[in-house]
Parts: sequence; C-alpha cells; structure tokens
Amino acid sequence: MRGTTSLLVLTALMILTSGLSGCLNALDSTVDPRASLQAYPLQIQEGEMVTFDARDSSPVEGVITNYKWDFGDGNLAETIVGFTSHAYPVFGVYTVRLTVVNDQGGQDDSTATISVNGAPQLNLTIPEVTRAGESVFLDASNSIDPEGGALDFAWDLDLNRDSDGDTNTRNDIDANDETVLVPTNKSGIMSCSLTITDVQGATITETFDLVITTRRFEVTWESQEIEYSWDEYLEQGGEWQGNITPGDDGRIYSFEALLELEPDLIAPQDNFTLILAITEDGYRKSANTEGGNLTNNESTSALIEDGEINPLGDDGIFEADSESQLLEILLSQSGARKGQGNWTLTGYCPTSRTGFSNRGLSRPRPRKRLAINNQNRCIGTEISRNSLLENKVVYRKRY
Ligand SMILES: [Ca+2]
Ligand SMILES: [Ca+2]
Ligand SMILES: [Ca+2]
Repeated sequence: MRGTTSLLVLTALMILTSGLSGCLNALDSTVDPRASLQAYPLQIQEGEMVTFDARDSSPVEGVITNYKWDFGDGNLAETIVGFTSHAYPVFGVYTVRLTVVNDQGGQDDSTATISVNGAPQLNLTIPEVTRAGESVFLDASNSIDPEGGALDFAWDLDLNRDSDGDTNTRNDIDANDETVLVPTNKSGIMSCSLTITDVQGATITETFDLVITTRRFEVTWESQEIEYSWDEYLEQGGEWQGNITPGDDGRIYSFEALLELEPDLIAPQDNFTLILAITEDGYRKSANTEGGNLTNNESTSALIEDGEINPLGDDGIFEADSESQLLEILLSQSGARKGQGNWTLTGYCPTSRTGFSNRGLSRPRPRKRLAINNQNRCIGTEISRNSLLENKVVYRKRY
C-alpha cells in the first residue's frame, strides 16, 4: 500500500516537473533570426526589375515564418518564401529593407540600395511644314538627362534608306549633334528617328515624319525670239547641214527658216532647196529658192515657216518641287511638246537641173553663200518661244 502511494507521488512530481520545464523553454525562445538580403542588379534603368533573394537568412532557432519587404518606393510586400522581385518605374535611389520573422517571435533586418537610372527626356522641335528645296532645322537641344549627365544624339534622317550599307534602313547615324539641318529636294514624307543615350546607357528613341510640300510658282510666259545663223559657201552639188535644239528650256510657238543666196553675177540664179526636219516629231518641211530679180537687186531665197507649232502657255499658279521640275512639267504638257528634239536644217543644190542654161559658161560660177539673215544673206532661222518667269523672284531666264 505504501509502495503504491510513493509511486503516485513520484508520477505527480514528474508531471509537475515536466510542466515547469515547458514554461521555462517559452521564456528563453525569443531568439532573433538572421536576415540576409541579396539584390541584383543593384543598378537598373527606369522600369526595370530587381530580384531580391533572402534565402540565406537563418531562423537561428525554429523556422522563418515570413519575409517582410519594404521596397523603398512606398510599396510593401510580405512573402513566406525568401524570394521576390520588384519593378521601379521612376528613377532615383531606393533603400530596400527586408525583415525576417521566425516562429520564435524574433526578427532581423537587412537592407540594400538600388539605383534607378532616369531615361533621357527627348524634346524635339521640328517645323510643321517645309517646302521642297528648303532645309529643315531639327532641334533636340532641350533634351535632358534627369541626372544631368551628357547625352549622345543619333539621327537617322531617312528610315527608308540604308546609309551605312548594313541592310537595315533604320539604324543609321546620319548626324550626331543636338541640332541638325536637313536639306530637301522633293515633296513627300520623310520618316526619321532620333535616339538619345545617356552616360548610363539608357536610351530613348522617337520616330517622326517631316512633311515636305511642293513649292508654288506663279508662272508668266514670256515671248522671246532666238536666232541661229550660219554663213557658209557651198559649191553647186554640195550640201550643208546645221543642228539646233531650241526647245530645251522653252516651248516653241513658231519659226521661220530662211535660205538666202548671194546674188549671182549672171542670171539665172541657182536653185537651192532648204529642208527642216525634227525627227522626234516626224516633222519635215522644205522649200525651194525662188525670186531674185537681179534688176531689182532682190535676193533669191527659200522660206519655211510655221506659226502654230504649239499652243500658247497658260499663266497661273503651278506646284512643283523645284524650278527644274516645274519647267519639266510645263514643257511636257500633252500637245505642247513639239520641237523639243533635235532640229536638222539642210541646204543643198543639185548638180544638174533642167531649165537652166548657165552650164555653158566658160568662167567659174561664183560659189553660193549661206549666211545669216541679219547680214541679209543666205540661211537664217528665227524661232519664237516662251520661257518661264517664276514669281518674279526665283527664276528668270533670257535668251
Ligand atoms: Ca540618366
Ligand atoms: Ca536610314
Ligand atoms: Ca543601316
């Protein structure tokens, strides 16, 4: 009986001791964990993400129950694994704080510093409208880097042209100053781009279109006369040929081609033929010499004329990229292009003809002379055509 009692007491004591022991352990367990934080990368560009690794943290005792994150930009998070990431859309320097909590009720902190580079801010000024032939001033000098660092400029001034020959039309560096003056020579849209890079390697690119319009010209047609002349001696049976291109920079309205012979000393006068051919137009006219009454001191002459080669040009406002293009447009107007090609004038005198009795003369016949009409002899060509006068400012051409 006594032995049984002793056993019960002992058991009770054991239980008591055991309970006391548990109570002492709880008081001793406020053991802090050890926080470890790794962040990578420590330097990023605006908008990029940083990865945070706290897996080297130790609970020291027990287990880590959670990880509290303060990303330094006002954003907080809590995770049960020691790993997370966070994006920084705004440049600046941020202190990230990790707090590790264990099941012992302890906690520990660790920090990391993240530098977020601000992207350059591109500020480009371009003119709204540029006329063909003008230069466009592109100004990006108000661009800045938030950190105040130097900027690098790279302009691709034609996104459809590969200026460096690497088959990519959009990666060229056609200029690298903060401003650039771009010449233009034709109307249309010029697509360009500007890329700015800061010293930390952050870039920003803007593509933009330059609108190039045609120029407006006030066209006034002026009538002018041009004259070509030749003064040649030609033996009977010989042939003379002259070439001109009077329609190069004007529209031909009319012409007059005159072959005039120096009077023979003895009648009758020789019989010459004058031919004008404009091969491109399939145009051909000819005339034989006639007249020449020696008694009245008249010249023998052949005359070809045409007063309606092309219609008159219309005055008015025309649009073109340049003067030369305007001239091309006006001169290529349908139904008004005659005479723009090569003109060939031919003068000849056959070796034998009927109806003339002078072959029996014993003395040499005077040679025939083809000459300019302002000397009132031989062959001359007078051509009337119009030229262009642009707006009384830019273009004036006289013949
Ligand atoms: Ca920067
Ligand atoms: Ca290009
Ligand atoms: Ca290229």
